[in-house]
Amino acid sequence: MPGIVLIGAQWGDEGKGKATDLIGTKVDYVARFNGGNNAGHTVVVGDESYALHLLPSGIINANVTPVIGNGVVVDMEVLFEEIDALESRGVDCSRLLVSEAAHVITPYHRMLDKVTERFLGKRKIGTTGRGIGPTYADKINRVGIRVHDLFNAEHLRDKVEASLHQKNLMLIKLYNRRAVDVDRTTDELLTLGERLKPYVANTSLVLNRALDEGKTVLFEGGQATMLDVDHGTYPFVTSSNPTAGGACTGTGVGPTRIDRVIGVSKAYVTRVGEGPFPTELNDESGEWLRKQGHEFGVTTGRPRRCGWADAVVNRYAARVNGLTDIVLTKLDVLTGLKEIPICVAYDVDGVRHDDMPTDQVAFAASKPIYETMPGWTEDISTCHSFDELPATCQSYVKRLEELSGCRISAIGTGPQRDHIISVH
Ligand code: 2SA
Ligand code: GDP
Ligand code: MG
Repeated sequence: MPGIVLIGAQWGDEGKGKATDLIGTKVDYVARFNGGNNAGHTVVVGDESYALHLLPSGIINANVTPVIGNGVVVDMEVLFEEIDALESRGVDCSRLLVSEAAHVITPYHRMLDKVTERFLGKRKIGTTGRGIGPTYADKINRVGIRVHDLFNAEHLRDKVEASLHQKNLMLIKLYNRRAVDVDRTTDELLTLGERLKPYVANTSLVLNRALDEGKTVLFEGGQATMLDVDHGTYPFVTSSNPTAGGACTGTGVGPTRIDRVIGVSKAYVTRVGEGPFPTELNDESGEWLRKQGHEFGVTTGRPRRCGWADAVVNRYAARVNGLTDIVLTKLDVLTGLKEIPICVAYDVDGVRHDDMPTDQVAFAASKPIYETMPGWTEDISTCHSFDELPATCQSYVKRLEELSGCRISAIGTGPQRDHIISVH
């Protein structure tokens, strides 16, 4: 045992950092498989809070080997800043392994991300501006720079030149900007590559051997199901596969080695960036959830859009990820509400949809059909078992579980590491 995949079941920020760290005490490796420093995971240990972007959450645990898989896009400057910040707080990062096949985010990818958003105008995606989309676009266009390219100056220059050829023409002719200098970019990447070298490994080999030896590997997803480039609310998505399948392609581990797929789902829903969101609350209830739940982006500080729980999203996440368990987080945030609505289906132009529409015009037109559950007023952060939760709180969880079609195996009752209840 085993390979465990842990992913976001909604639009992100479900509390994956906390869930990962919780399981992290029992695992040997934590591998990130998608995204880059667009992710923002908060891990709270005692009085210390760590905001991680690129590093796997397992970095905080000295017994875990953290791995950045081939499916991740790596901004080396950000990685080193994050390592330096953690090491200055006494967290040893020397165990980190970075895939030699991971793609590298360069300054021109960051610049293109921002320029593209500006040109999209009202059609913008609301990206984090970290260069994620342009780096994955280069990967798919076969003009990306991979980590192993950083260790051969001549080869790297050739790669940078190939990558910049079309972009420079576009920058000059279309965007009225200066061309990016090939030599300077190559030199910068070579310097950063020197520092990266000690961490670089054939991580597919490492992870497969670890599984052969009976070690436990946790595959940690960045972003979430509804932001998946294939299964999310396209085009308002990120450019990678945060769904469970991404764990295999993003690390070089086969699907037969995965034993459990855990989806993290908030007791309500949030989203940052643009795009449709059926249960969004543009009123004082939404404002209340944002305040109670401290819903602001870890990476950009953006206020998150808030809405009621959406069982259609949960059912969809259970299906496309093959979830074995749901970890339900932030249940404590709902304390104090008289009644709590749960979206059970969508109404699209008068037709009921129990399943997620693929057509995004239909999804954008989806109106939530709500069922209302009674709320509770008791502080639940002191509860240590499911039975200790107020009866109405138990009913809310049970109903959400029933509607989601997947077992809820743990419940977050507060931001601290021990604010979690296992459900047997
Ligand atoms: P990008 O930058 O190309 O990946 O943006 C594309 C869309 O993906 C969304 N996205 C996110 N949504 C929620 N949380 C994310 N990470 C940070 C956090 C967000 C922050 O954990 O708090 O700090 O703002 C994340 N990363 C990407 C993004 O909003 C776009 O909708
Ligand atoms: P991630 O991107 O999924 O890792 O989530 P983020 O770290 O971006 O956002 C989740 C936030 O919720 C963090 O500030 C966590 O400390 C906090 N959090 C996680 N679980 C709980 C919980 O059960 N209750 C409360 N109140 N906060 C939680
Ligand atoms: Mg986050």
